[in-house]
Amino acid sequence: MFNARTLNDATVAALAERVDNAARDRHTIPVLTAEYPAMTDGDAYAVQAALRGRMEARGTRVTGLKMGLTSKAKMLQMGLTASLHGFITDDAAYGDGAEVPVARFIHPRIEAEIAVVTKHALRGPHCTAADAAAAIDFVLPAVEIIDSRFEAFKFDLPSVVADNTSAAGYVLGGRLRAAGDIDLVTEGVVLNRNGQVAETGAGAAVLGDPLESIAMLANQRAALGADIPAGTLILTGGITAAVHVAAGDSIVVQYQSLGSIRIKFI
Ligand code: 0L1
Ligand code: MG
Repeated sequence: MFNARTLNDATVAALAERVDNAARDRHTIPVLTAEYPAMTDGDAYAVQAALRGRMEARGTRVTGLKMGLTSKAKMLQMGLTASLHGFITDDAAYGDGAEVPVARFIHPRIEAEIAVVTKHALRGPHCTAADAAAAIDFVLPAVEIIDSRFEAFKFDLPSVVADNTSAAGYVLGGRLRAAGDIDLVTEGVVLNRNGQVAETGAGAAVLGDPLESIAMLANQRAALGADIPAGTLILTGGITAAVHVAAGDSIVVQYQSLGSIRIKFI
């Protein structure tokens, strides 16, 4: 599924440090392919794993996994057509009604997503939406905060995978629903910024069904020798295009049956 690695371990470690420092110091860097044009997706996931190792070594806790670029709206917005995955962490996890300082980020955007928590492990390859349905415990709404470490929020696939798919934070809220009680495909969402509708969509925007996104995550993880453990929080991917946010913005994301999430950017 992923192309073979071409970069050695030292280069992978150096690139992880470069991306990590950019995120921590909040400065942009050129895409990694500017220096390593032959970098593969296999290299990129190796850099992402090294980044994860650096973060965990300083005490950051990985709280879940995320899929990205799972909707046409997002693919069109970013000019990339392949879905990808990354990880989310406790250092930028917020609850409903949170005040989120934009100074934590470089050029943040938000995405309305459907999140799930698994009750059984999922292991690819050949994982299907039905396997995903059987593995989910409950569903909840989530807003992902993304923030590219690359100049002008522009990148290619290997660079953004190495940059942990622009992951920068997330906000959970609304209400939990048992997996069997909600149709993820028809779940509607309205994203309001400062009292104006900025984006609308439904779960179907996520690869036709957010369960397909979870199955793809399991299959991508399998290609890297990993599973999705039981109890994993998964952000299934943005339903709409991502929305820019700035200090002073009030966000309300309303879901059809999952409640709502409020965020104040300060
Ligand atoms: O969560 C996402 O869809 C982000 C994937 C990476 C591309 C981007 O930053 O928009
Ligand atoms: Mg996302």
